[in-house]
Amino acid sequence: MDEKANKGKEVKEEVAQETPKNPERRSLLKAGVVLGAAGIGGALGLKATDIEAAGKTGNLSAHVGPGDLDDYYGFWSGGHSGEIRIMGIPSGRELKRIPVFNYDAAYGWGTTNFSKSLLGDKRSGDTHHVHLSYNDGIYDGKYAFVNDKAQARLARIRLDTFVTDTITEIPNAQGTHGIFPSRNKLDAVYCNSEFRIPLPNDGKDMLDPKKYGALHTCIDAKSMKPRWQVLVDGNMDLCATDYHGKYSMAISYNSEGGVTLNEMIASDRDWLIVFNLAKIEADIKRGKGTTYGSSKVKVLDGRKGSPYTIYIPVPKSPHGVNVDPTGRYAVCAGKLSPTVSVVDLEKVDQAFAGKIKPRDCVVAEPEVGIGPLHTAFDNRGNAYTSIFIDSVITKWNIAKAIKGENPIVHKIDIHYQVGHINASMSETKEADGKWVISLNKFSKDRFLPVGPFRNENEQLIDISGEEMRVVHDVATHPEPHDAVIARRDLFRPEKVWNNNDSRFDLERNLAKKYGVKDLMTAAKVVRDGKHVYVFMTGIAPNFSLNEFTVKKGDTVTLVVTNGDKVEDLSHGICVSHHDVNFGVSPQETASATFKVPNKGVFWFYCPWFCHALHLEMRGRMIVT
Ligand code: K7E
Ligand code: CUA
Repeated sequence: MDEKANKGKEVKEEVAQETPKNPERRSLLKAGVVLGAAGIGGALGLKATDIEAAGKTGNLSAHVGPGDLDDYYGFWSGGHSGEIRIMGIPSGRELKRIPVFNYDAAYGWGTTNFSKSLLGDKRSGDTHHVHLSYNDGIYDGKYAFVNDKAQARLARIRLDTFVTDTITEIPNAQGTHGIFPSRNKLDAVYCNSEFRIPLPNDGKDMLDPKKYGALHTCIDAKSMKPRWQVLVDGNMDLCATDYHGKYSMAISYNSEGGVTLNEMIASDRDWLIVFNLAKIEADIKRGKGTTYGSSKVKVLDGRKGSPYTIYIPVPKSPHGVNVDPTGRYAVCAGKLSPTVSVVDLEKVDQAFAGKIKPRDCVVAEPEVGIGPLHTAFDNRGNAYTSIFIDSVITKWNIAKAIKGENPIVHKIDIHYQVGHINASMSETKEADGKWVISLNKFSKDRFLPVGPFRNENEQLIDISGEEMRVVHDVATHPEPHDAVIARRDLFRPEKVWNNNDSRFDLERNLAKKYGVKDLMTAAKVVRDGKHVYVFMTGIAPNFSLNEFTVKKGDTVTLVVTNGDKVEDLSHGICVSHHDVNFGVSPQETASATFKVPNKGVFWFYCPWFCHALHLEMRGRMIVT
């Protein structure tokens, strides 16, 4: 092993020397990431272009004609945009952008009092992983969850209305990256913190990285409050759960505990950490654990040798972990090793009991290509692994890999440098083996050039046949890290808001306090000291108030309700020169609070084209 590690270092140096002064982008990237990859296993002989056509391809079509509906909802991470996106699959149509951690003027996210109550004064996020809530291994259509790596938060999105309803800050965490919900029922969301930090991070131990730690956090999926945390070794990356509520799992790299690149990739193997949920819950119930700083959340010590965890060695700086639709196998992608490690989850109990070594849970470790990152599955026992450096998807057979036979079924070139991959219903019991989406980090020559910041490229791949077939390029706004493709019959979105929804509690309480009987017909201005509350309703093409008067220096809270019950008829309000702009869809109420620093006449208007007289849907705010 030491020999191999040393060899890795030599290769690294060679690659560094070979990097030309003005390298073409692809070769630079290759040189940069190849690092330890060659160190462990060397290049795989098989090249995508060498693969002979060995069988039939599928014949699915991505064409969805005008007026036709897609078969699947796609839930797309928006990456550093901080949002999530809803796509129609297979068309690749972007149906909606749901603001989560970001500012969004169309919906007034970051402007309305409700959104501000979730966001505080933060305006950015870095979403990586979107996952949906489950019941018995299938999506229950209730929620989507998404992480914010930038500020260690977890958000929940309601899927009755496709809006963000909760954001939770994760204590003692930095770089919250992999997340995964329970698959047996609506119970918990497990969140991995990637960065090791001093615990508590209050200025102590800053120069002593040996004392840093990273925590695996359990967030209650109903209350969205943290339930417990477990301290681990290494930096956690991707997360997964089994199908029975027994285990959560975290890929962990940097077992070295290093803080520089060279330190972090020195070992040949890091780990898949498996958490024994029953044991953890039982000890938390008994009151065990410690707390850090001002957080009240109990933390158990799950470092190597603890009863809460086992550390399954897998090569090398691994990245993704994905559980197959039978629920038996967890596939860990090697990243710096050209292998994937197949972990038999039925052996994990024996490892916890000390009857076998953790490494004995690994039942296969086939070579799939250079830079494997993530794996998706069909319903025929095949896995599809994204290979970043080779720019291919490798289809391989799990059973063959376990038997020690050559498991490679097919490789296909993608364009270019794939990160995540997912297949239709892949993360459920009902994987259907129809589509794979390849979320590629680089689009290069695939689209009209649009300046130095390019769009990215997602490729839809028909996997219904023996061989894969790219059927569609979809240009996408940077950067989708991950996506879930879910059958459309699992969702029942509302067409009109229920005006009793708890989302409008704040506005309803204001109405009660200031004597407004019904927000649906409200037209009232109330002064409370230097704060003026304006209640109005929009019913196309009118606001219930043509004007309202306030005084210079006042604070104004504008409560606007869409009184229309007609599907698809949104209004909104924009107050000229006051940075207030938000939408209200049918039967929705929202409010925004702002200052009026200057005298004058300021038109407010409806920014959503709602009626032939939409442009006339406006009034004056008079500031005296
Ligand atoms: Cu592979 Cu953040 Cu899921 Cu991106 S992570 S690729
Ligand atoms: Cu209401 Cu435009």
